[in-house]
Amino acid sequence: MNPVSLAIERGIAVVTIDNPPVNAASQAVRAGLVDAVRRIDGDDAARVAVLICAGRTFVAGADIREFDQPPVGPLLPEVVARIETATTPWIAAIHGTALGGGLEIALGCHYRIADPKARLGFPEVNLGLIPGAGGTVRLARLIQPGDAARMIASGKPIAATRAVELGLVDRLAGDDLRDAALGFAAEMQGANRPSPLSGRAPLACLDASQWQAIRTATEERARGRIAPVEAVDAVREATELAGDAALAGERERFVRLRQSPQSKAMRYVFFAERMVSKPPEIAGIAARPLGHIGVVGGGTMGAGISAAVLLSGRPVTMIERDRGLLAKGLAATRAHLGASLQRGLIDTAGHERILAGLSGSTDHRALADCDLVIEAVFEDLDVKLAVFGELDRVTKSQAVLATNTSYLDVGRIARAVRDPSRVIGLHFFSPAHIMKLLEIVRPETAAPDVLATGFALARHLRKIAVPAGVCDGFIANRIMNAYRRTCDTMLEEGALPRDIDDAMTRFGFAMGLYAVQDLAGLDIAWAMRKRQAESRGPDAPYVAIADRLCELGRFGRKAGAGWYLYPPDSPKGAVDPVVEQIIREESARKGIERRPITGDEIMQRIVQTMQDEGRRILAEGIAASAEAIDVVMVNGFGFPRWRGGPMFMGDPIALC
Ligand code: 3H9
Repeated sequence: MNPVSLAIERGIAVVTIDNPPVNAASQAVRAGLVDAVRRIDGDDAARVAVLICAGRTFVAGADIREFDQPPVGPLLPEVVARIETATTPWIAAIHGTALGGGLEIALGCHYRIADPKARLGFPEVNLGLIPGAGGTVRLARLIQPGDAARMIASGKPIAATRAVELGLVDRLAGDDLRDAALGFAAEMQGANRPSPLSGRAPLACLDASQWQAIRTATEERARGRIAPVEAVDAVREATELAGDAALAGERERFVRLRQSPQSKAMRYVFFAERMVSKPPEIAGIAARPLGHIGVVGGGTMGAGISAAVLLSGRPVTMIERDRGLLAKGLAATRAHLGASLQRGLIDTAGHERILAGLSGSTDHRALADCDLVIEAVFEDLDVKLAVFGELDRVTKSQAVLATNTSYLDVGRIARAVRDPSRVIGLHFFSPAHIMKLLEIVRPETAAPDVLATGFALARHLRKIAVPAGVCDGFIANRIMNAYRRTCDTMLEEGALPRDIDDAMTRFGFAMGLYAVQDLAGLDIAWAMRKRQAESRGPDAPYVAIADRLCELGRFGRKAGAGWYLYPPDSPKGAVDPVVEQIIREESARKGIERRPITGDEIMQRIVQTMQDEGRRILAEGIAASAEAIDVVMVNGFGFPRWRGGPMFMGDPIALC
């Protein structure tokens, strides 16, 4: 079926793209658009054209799947140029998301009208790319070049209202985009089409120092990604060259970046994230209802999970042991929602509606109506078994029961319930209302529709769900523990925490392992190590440095000291000679002669450990694929997306 259709009525040509799911500009769409331009220009009855999309969105970009195949014309730059130079004026009618190549098509059109809820952006940098069909050139001629550079370099879409302020969109539609676009077109009938954007001069331009400031800020934020900096350079060049030369320069950059290892890695992660969230074992299986959700525990995780669920529009009932803890948990949840309001993620009316959905109780019977209850209490098997015994008594028999444990045996917890088939693990990452990753842990007893419900919840929360089997730490924490041991060993051999953290941030992590531990707190892992002490053989290799810090009450940032010191003038942490002394003492106690360890060696050993543990996890069936491991490492632990993940890095074929 041709994804582009044309209907001409009362002087208005309506061009409709219908290419589910996201109207990507695939070869058939491109060919259809070129054909539509030809037919409209050749038809005297058509005096103005409206480009609109069927389904949930305007064109969400070029078809990324085509990037690894030989290009087949017409290419997108040519399509945009054809629209731009058409004799009939074109109006883009935008709803959903106009992204990347989609926004470039809209920039080829002569006017833009948008649904007020639409979002517009250039997410190419998230795929290691810059726009390749004139986006940098035309945007810099329509809005202030500095705004254009920041918008393209950030990769973040903007709201339609902001797009109007910037001059990117001409007007907002009312309730009905199609009607509004046809009304706009009726006004434009007979008007001459404006001159093509690419032929115009750029808007008032920045001086060299202003460009340099944008470039430097972009480089700092990019943490090793090359595309955002290339995007700034491309927009700057677009303002310094005539349109044709600028278009050629942008295309050359785009093609070069498309072949770059960074872009290949980021495209791999893009598809891996979508693939792992749809495991074949739940294909076609309907999820159970997800109306009212219960959360047991109002600590850091419980409050974050409650906020995440509330933000998805579902009511939450929180349970705590006593009134004081409940009040704290509810207050923490409200604080998260307040922050979302402040960041503009919800509006005032939405905030009030969401708050009205939050309730709390110290009596588990308040969960009687819940469709899903998520337990997020203290990480102790006996405590969790007691909670599940209680949930077994008070919840309806079809309710799904989930534990947020990060290490414990979900199968053992499931057996505390008369019907273990309704129990799964939902392992959120902290802060739970922000972090995108959700491990869905499947004990053997879990019913398929219970698993499907976990994945449905992830979709509602807009999280990336990765299925994981039961083992100590599942995928994420098991790999984290393995490389933490490697890092601790390197401390004994001669490295210092700052060496390891610096090597990791230079590699592209947002933070190093020890800075992260200080942020999260060292006490919970210490308690776990103490619990495991008995089962650890006396000869098992063990690094005691972290224990010694905890014995001094150095539990991280919240205690003012951990791996680093946190005086008021050094919120990011200062090196502490006390820690270095403890590390040296531990090396001496084991008779280890300390030696300098380079950043390269540090990263080589960390990545090697991740890969070795990843292979074991795959062999045991804990993860279904190498992609699942990479998605966990990128979204759970800040492994640089542009490197694809440890398993991708270890795959010589993927790297070609
Ligand atoms: C570009 O445009 C370059 C140009 O400047 C120059 C060219 C010369 N292509 O995410 P979802 C699939 S670069 C192909 O789950 P949502 C996706 O794989 C591109 N397929 O839905 C999934 O397939 P499946 C710039 C695509 O509602 C299905 O659609 N644009 C593409 O949560 C549903 O996706 C972007 O980077 C695509 N472009 O989110 C936008 N996009 O069902 C990338 C999606 O088989 N896309 N698919 O797993 C997105 O950000 C989100 O998909 C979107 C919808 C926000 C649109």
